Amino acid sequence: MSTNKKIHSLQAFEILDSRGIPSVSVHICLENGSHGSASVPSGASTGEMEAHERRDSNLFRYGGKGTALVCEDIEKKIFPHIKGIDAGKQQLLDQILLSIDGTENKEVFGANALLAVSLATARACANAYELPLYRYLGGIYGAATRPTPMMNILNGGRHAENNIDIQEFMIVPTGANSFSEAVRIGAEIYASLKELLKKRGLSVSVGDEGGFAPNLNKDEDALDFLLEAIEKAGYQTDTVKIALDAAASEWEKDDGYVLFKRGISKTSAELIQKFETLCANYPIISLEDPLGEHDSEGWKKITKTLGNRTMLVGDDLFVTNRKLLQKGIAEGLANAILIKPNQIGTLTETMETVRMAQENGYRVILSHRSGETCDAFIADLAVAVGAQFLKAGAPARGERIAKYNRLMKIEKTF
Ligand code: 2PG
Ligand code: MG
Repeated sequence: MSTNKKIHSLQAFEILDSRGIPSVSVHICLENGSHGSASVPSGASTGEMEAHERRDSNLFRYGGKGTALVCEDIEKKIFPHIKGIDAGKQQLLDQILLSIDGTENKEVFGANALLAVSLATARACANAYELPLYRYLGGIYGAATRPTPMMNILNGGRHAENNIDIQEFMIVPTGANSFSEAVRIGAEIYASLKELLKKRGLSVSVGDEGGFAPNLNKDEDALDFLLEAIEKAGYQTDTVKIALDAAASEWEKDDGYVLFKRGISKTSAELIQKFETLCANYPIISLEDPLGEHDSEGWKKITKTLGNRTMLVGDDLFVTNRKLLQKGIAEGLANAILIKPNQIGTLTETMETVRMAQENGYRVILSHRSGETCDAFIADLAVAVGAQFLKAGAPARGERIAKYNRLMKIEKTF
């Protein structure tokens, strides 16, 4: 194949995500005939500082959430600026995307538009080199390892219509010998949880990320169910740990918190106490957003008290933004970061944030969004950057398992 990797043509598509809400997909062809596509996801419990997700705001289509105009702008206004650019020059491409948008927050074209172009270009280039995406990205950026999956098997918060306040109850098969073994363990525990819930007459309908979403008396009951499911599947908590995403920014109210499903008010100190107790009583290795994005003091305290034995993961706190991470590092907030490319809007910026985290000893978790597509870009990216974990929902539903399946395939061809 010719080595001419210049961008030749582009098409943008309004597609639906896993919630049935429009998203954006871009297909790019290079002059040498190679091509690549990428589709972007969308969050529900979003951080305030995330880059702008642009929608058409035409109330006659998809309740205003359409992306037809976003796609039109990609084709008519973004493409002319990147036509002829070498797809191998990812940083240059992303720089052009940033400068034509010209705003800090990607207000003009939207991070969804920019990211779809950025990722599709990387994929087209990987195809031009006839390299698997993870190898192409890893070649640019370094390491290649296998992440451990964090599987969200019980959903609450904004992702489910049940009465559970904590958004995600995840199992983490840290003792598995391979990624595919970790997937098998996760899927077996998921199946055993389903049986347990059914036996107790509880709902086995699922939330947005494929985890079950029963009504329970208290959030701790969800943890007890997880422990029982782990045991019933034949595993022990030395091989399978638990991770939580409280998504506590959703609970922030005035100077404190209201856990909105049950209407329980808590101060920051009480919330920290609650998590200390949970960590003392359950095999929890990771707490994501245990406090809200505005509660720096709380984050500082919890990092001091739990940080030496628990991963404290900043999601809404950092929104994959290097500047916010830098501030967090300086203030001693968290010790791990969730990486979601669509929170920031280009591949280059995503990579810069990952690198800063790694250079400062923060663990890296690559993550999906609650509204997903079947694009498994994050699986390749997790391998390429040497992320310790990949969080992609339950081991069920097509858009979730696309990521896990991709990693099992990568593992076999490693
Ligand atoms: C999160 C994510 C993904 P959302 O909070 O970590 O699980 O949810 O995409 O809704 O922000
Ligand atoms: Mg989160």
